[in-house]
Amino acid sequence: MDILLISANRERTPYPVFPLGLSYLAGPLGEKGHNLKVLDLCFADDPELAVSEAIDGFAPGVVVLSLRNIDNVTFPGSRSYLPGVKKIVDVCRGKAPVIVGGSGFSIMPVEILAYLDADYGVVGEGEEVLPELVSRISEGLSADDLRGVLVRGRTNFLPARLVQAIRPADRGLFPLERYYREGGMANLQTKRGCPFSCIYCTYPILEGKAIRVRPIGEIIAEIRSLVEGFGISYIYFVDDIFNYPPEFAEELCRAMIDAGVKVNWTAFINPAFITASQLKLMITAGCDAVEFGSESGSACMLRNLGKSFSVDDLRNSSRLCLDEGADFAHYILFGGPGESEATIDETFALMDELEPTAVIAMTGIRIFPGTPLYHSALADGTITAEMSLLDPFFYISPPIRETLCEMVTERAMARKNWVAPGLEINMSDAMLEALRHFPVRGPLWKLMKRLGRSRVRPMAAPAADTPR
Ligand code: B12
Ligand code: SF4
Repeated sequence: MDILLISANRERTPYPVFPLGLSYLAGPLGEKGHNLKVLDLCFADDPELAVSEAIDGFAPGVVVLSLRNIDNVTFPGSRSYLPGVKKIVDVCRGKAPVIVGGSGFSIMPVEILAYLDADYGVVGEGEEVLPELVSRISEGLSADDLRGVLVRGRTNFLPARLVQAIRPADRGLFPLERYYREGGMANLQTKRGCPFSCIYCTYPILEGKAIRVRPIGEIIAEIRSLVEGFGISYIYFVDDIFNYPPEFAEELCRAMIDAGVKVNWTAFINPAFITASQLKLMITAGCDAVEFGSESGSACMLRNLGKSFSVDDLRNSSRLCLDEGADFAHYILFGGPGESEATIDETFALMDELEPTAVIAMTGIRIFPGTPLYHSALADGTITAEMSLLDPFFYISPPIRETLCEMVTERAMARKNWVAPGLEINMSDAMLEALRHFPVRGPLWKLMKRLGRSRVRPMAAPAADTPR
């Protein structure tokens, strides 16, 4: 069958991100003998026209639509991508059945399928179930009994099954060079799953709580193909936590060193598991920057957010980065349950002490169904079961709901290394667009070292798709 694979993601902030999820589906579909064409809408001037032309020219039997993000999870300045995606589904309607999937879709599948009015939705990983669904469609058979598959008009589906063997991505049909040129990084996944339970986080829901690692040999071969086949010199490992389990991360680093692949890379790491020897190994294997999902510098808030590490872990891991000369960034999430001016001050004080290259702060926590935060917000009346969370709703601790942004702005503006995307402090769409003209490799926050005073600009109108 002729299959059109559409990547719907048009977000270019903080940089255009290669559609890794969709590239994982190309291999299994190709192996079944399907004829594939990719339409990546990230760089399309007129996405609806591009879809319409592709449908008319290629006449696919099925459209596979990947929905990575549904909104930018940023407060203030929240913007939803769903109206833009709906227009794309509308263009396809009546011409080919549309199957929607992806991490954004899987967070609220029933609501999104109904909103988009698409034919099928697939919850979770697509490698195994998608080829089966396509074959059912081509034979005119029912798909009701396929796990993770949601059929238009229905609100129930069998729970998705996790893929057992994660195979390499197939990037051949995708515009990797453009992403690399404009985003400065390629991406790669070494495992799936997260066993931790941070109260706001969807990752364990999306990838499962059990960790499934890939064979090291296949990862090395994939890195080699990126470096030697596509000329990539910088990789972002998209794993939820790169350095957990520590033994696997260390074995992978040793294998990268032994293979002699010349590539730099960055990843999210958990401060509780980093040791001096692990960081040295990572650096020898090419790592030049690490990101910590710290979320707070207050012991009380780390507990409230369900984090698996302590303030001392943040101190020790930051010290190791400074000692080893690795750039590092702490991501902060202000406004969780129990946040107050005192805990905000604790976080600023700790960040001052740790001297990270950059601190990236978000204000307000997007509530996603199925998370512990969702259940507690329901219980305390912050949200109701009837509310549609397709309209982004951000939890902000009630006593500081009105003052959070002001408090964070004032403090972040007084510091050179703070970035607050929602408050447009040291980051705006215009600034990122300008930076993209420089051949930056690796995360943009590494440039903080070269920036002068903190800057803020007046709130701009939403730049990507219009908000709902
Ligand atoms: C790594 C990551 C990042 C990195 C990306 C770095 C890079 N160079 O790749 C960074 C930090 C830059 C980032 C940024 C953002 N991210 Co992010 N990110 C992730 C993360 C952890 C992994 C994504 C990934 O690559 N997974 C690996 C691939 C293989 O999996 P996948 O895409 O899910 O695809 C599989 C399935 O979904 C499915 N599938 C995919 N498409 C389709 C289609 C069909 C038809 C089918 C059947 C199946 C299917 O099959 C695939 C293979 O199994 C996810 C959370 C998570 N654990 O999933 C969030 C996540 C995708 N990000 C999210 C968001 C919101 C963002 C930002 C908008 C945040 C912001 N304001 O900056 C930006 C957007 C950037 C952009 N330009 O698009 C959200 C999206 C959901 C939502 N609320 O909209 C997620 C889910 C996290 C969350 N909050 O829940 N992100
Ligand atoms: S924030 Fe990180 S450690 Fe916590 S549940 Fe999510 S992925 Fe796991």
